[in-house]
Amino acid sequence: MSDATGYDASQIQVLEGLEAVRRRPSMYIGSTDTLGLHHLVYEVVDNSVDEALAGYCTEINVTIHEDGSVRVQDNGRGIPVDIHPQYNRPALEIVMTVLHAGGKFNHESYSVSGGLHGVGVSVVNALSVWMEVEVRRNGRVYWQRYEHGNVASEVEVRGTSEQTGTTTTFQPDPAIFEETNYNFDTLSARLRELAFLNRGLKITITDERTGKENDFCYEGGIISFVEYLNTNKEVLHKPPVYFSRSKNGTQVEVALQYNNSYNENVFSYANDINTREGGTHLMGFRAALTKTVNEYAKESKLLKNDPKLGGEDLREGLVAVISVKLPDPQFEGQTKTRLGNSSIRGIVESMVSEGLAEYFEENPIVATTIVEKAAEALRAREAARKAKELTRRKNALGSSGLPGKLADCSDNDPSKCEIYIVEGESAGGSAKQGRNRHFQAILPLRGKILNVERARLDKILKNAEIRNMIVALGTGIGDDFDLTKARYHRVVIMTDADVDGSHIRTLLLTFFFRHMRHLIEAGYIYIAQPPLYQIKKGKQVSYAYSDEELNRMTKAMAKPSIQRYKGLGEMNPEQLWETTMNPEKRTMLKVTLEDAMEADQVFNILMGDSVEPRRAFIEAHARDVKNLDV
Ligand code: 0RA
Repeated sequence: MSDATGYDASQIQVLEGLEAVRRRPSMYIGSTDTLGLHHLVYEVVDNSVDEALAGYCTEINVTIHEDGSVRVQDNGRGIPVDIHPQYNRPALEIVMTVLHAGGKFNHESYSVSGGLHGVGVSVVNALSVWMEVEVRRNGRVYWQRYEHGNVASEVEVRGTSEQTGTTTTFQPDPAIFEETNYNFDTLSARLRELAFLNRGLKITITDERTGKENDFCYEGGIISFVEYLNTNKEVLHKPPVYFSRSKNGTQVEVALQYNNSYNENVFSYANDINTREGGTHLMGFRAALTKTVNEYAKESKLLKNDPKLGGEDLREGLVAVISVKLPDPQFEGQTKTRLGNSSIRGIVESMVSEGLAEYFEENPIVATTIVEKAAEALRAREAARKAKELTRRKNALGSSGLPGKLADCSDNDPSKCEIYIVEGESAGGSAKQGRNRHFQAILPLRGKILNVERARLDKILKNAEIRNMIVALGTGIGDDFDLTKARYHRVVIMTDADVDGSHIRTLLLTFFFRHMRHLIEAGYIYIAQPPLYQIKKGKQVSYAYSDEELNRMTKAMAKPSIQRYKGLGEMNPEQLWETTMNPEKRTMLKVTLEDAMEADQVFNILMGDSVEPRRAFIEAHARDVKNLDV
């Protein structure tokens, strides 16, 4: 059934399909905030990466233009342009305008299904003011333009070319997205990750708004990735352990390397998607690592009287990347980043056991190093268990079981309660007097807390300030951590606006990041924003929270009196309440974890052993120190 415009019934359905994307964009790209905005680029790039996985593309170039549009260029085979028999339209047009059509052309590669990726480039088209695609193929250059996902001009031949490839340019629709400004660093981080995951693939990004550029290409693939993650860390063996296996259409690739820290840094991927919530592939990897190292230790009689190494002993100082490629991945969890395919657990476990056992046979020195590192962790864990018991027993002595220094609140609904962790006894005293005691608890800290970046859990637990904090928060720590036991849903760090204050804040954030990361992920951690200045004009008192605000406020005033606050202690209880603690007036920063990889490196640089990278980092960031802690 055709009408005068030549559109038949199937074509009408097509238009409805993309209209649905514009009506409910979040169904297709997760959200219409900056995350969703960046997903548009990832979606287009994923198609080029698929072409690379199929063995036909070696280079992808991403360009952010001054007008905010983005171009993704690859040197793959080019999207086919011949007439699609079912639709009687060029295949190119179908790929760009039919929901989920892209995948139909692309069975043999590991295209993703579910999750946010793999929804098809037509979704990007639907959410763009305009999109243009150029295909180099058959010696010709083909071109087509779309507006709001609709065909704006027929496919036309625009010249000749010896090359092959696809170039897609699109302008995100401000009617759909709350924010249409691309972040160079965010895109760079993802493209770098893709370059690590696809060995030898060259990916470049150019920002024409600023002139910034990055080139990523790693001949070592995930081996390079692990080396990158271990930058500035003291590694226990070189090079990283690496093996890959493949069986019945499932590929597993693992690279791992231990360092002398106490932290674990493991990244897992399924079809190039970062499975932040883990899943069956990660469970299989962990089980295999524990089992294989224990078997090696037993065979080579490395553990004398020690009990078996536990999973957590093998995590200490472990940096690893696990990448699996599988047909039909199922993504589950809150952010659809947990691999759910149950059969993958066993497959990965057996492939990793085999790969690792073989590697250990061939590299006994590395194997021994790993066993010894884990054995040391095991002994420390025993000591920590004793320290924890001690904490429990000591606390059981107090009538409430809570630290004596804690001024608790009277409400006991955690979702309504907040705790201020306050630098210094005197500011703590003001906060105790100034607070609303129904829902605000105060825990003063004496001096600086221990730097947890350089200590193992047993030592950390011996630190009185940290113990008080753990007990007050109620969640426990390490394997016992339980978010549902949190006694407060807002944990507010309140320190002085000076160098010491920011150091204490970083120490606290390091502690939360390394040992209570779920508190950050749950959005429970905040940073109080006390004012920097008090401005007096006659009887009128006001406060400025930054230098800019001070300038703005005092511009129109003749001779105000300005007091600069150096510490919280300079404020009396009423002032502290008014400026910093009263929920109706205060501003607080919520601590979020956008990039765990970046955060790991920053905390390591700031708080770890090596001095030189810290000096370089501080010099490089001296001008934007404000960003250091968030
Ligand atoms: C379907 C079939 C073929 C290539 C592609 C899709 C393709 C899609 C995209 C999207 C971005 N870049 C791309 N490059 C290729 C290959 C058909 C053939 O030549 O046999």
